[in-house]
Amino acid sequence: MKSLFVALLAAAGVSVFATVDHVDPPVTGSITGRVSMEPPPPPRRTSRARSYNAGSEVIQQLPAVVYLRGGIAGGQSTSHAVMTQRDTAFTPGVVAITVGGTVEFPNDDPFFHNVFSYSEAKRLDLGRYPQGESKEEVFDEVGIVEVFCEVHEEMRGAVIVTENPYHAVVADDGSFTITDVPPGEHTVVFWSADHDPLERTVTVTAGETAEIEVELTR
Ligand SMILES: [Cu+2]
Repeated sequence: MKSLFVALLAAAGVSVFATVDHVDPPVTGSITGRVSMEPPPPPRRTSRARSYNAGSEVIQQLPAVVYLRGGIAGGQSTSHAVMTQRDTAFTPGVVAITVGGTVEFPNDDPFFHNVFSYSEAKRLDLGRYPQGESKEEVFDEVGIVEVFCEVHEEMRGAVIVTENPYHAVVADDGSFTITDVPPGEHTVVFWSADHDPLERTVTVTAGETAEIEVELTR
């Protein structure tokens, strides 16, 4: 009788050796929230149109970035990112990588750009190169590296070089989420090109989502 029962279970696709689902308890948590800016950034430039008198252009607007301070074990490093020069803008305007990572800077425009930075964490001058070509840089110091174009003064971008993999670029609606964060007390840094940076302490609990709302001002 017992063997018949097992046979029926097997026929029904039920494993008789794992009838109780075993789920590991979560070992990480999340940080989510919303970032508002005062003054709010002007609407992002989306047009392909580009006038050749750079002086009349509005400087490229950049999204805010959220990242955790300090060395934190675990997580998946962001060792590579791409920031394209397209329609006379850095696309995306902000990338975040883990220290030691590389960023590629392809030129997609049918004219020359010259990417440079005087930032403390990285000085670079990629020189001029045509459409279809790319250059790559290693970022081996933690910090905010603002990049510009020597040809087009309205172009602006930022490479956020962090000590750990826990970072997020804030979406257009102000929301952000950082997942798989180890439990514990963390310092959350909010950065925006045109606002004062802000720090908040948050306690992350395994299996739970910590929420933070901030307003960046200047
Ligand atoms: Cu340019």
